[in-house]
Amino acid sequence: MSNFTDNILIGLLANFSIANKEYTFKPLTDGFINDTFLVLTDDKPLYILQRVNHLVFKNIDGLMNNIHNALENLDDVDYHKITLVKTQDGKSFYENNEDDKAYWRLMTYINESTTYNTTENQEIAFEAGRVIGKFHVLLNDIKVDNYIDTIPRFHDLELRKSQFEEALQNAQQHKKEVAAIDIDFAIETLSKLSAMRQVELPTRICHNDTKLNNILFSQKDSKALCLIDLDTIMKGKFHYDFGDAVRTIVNTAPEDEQQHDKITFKKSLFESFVSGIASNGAFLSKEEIDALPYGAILLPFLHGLRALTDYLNNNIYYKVAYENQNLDRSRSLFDFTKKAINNLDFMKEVTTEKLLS
Ligand code: GN1
Ligand code: MG
Repeated sequence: MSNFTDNILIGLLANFSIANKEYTFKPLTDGFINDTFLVLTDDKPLYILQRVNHLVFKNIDGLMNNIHNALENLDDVDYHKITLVKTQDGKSFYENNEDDKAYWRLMTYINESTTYNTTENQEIAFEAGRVIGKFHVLLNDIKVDNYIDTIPRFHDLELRKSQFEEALQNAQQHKKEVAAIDIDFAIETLSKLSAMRQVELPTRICHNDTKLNNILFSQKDSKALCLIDLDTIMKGKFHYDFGDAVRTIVNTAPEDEQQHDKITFKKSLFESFVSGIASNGAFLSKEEIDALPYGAILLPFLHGLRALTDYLNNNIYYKVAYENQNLDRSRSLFDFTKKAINNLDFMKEVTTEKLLS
């Protein structure tokens, strides 16, 4: 749980250019990487205060620069602008050098907004597609070289494969026995995916973490407002953002669901999601469209592989609530991967029909 008392958080807030009020805090505990707090006055949320994990994100200056650059473009009638609050000395984050080095940032809270971990609602799926497409349309013409890689090779299968192989070599024997079936699936799928490898695709500035609960929705209707959790904004391929969304939208169960019969590949939600992307007009090349079904298999698999690797490494990357959480997450993600593989032809049909016109 959080090591930050209200007094510590009040002290941190004082570094930002905001009105001097009585603030209270509520930890938001869904993330696996950063520490996040809602900042309220009279029970009304005003800001999001966040400590960025600098062990995961090694170049915080570059990361904040990426976010700052992208936010300048991410503003439209159909896309809600996010505002970073400046520190007293005009920076977009506060660097605390006292005991433990830490980096903090503050963003305005968007009123009457909400997030969903899962959905059964086709309108939500459509809106998720629409807003992800909009994000890409708004960033279509920017110079990708102005952006650093906040986590180099984040969605690179070769890198994740070698990290997995290294973890496997060093893992305790009993862990390898417990995860034997999962390890076999990983090895088999790694070779399957290598065989499916795509042609060279255009590099875009992507969000790279487009799971459903990183999309902000209006509480009043089902309209999507914008994408949040912007640390992984960097170069990437469109099918990364596509696949990461599919694994959390088309599956109506949470990403760590342990009862695998509840993990779904819901075709109607997939169709609505793709229709939402298509509502932005044509902005993808034929090659990018052809790569989408591959992305919907690659991303759940990559996340499952990373969770399995972290299980073998004794949980050094993700925050875990219990010893085998990474193993359970990898099993659920692998289960969805299998379901996506079984729907490959369906995905090809729908993406071609809706996007290639
Ligand atoms: C991590 O902490 P959170 O939930 O924003 C991870 C994502 C995964 C996610 C869980 C930098 O993000 O890639 O989608 O856990 N972020 C990083 O699946 O590793
Ligand atoms: Mg994230």
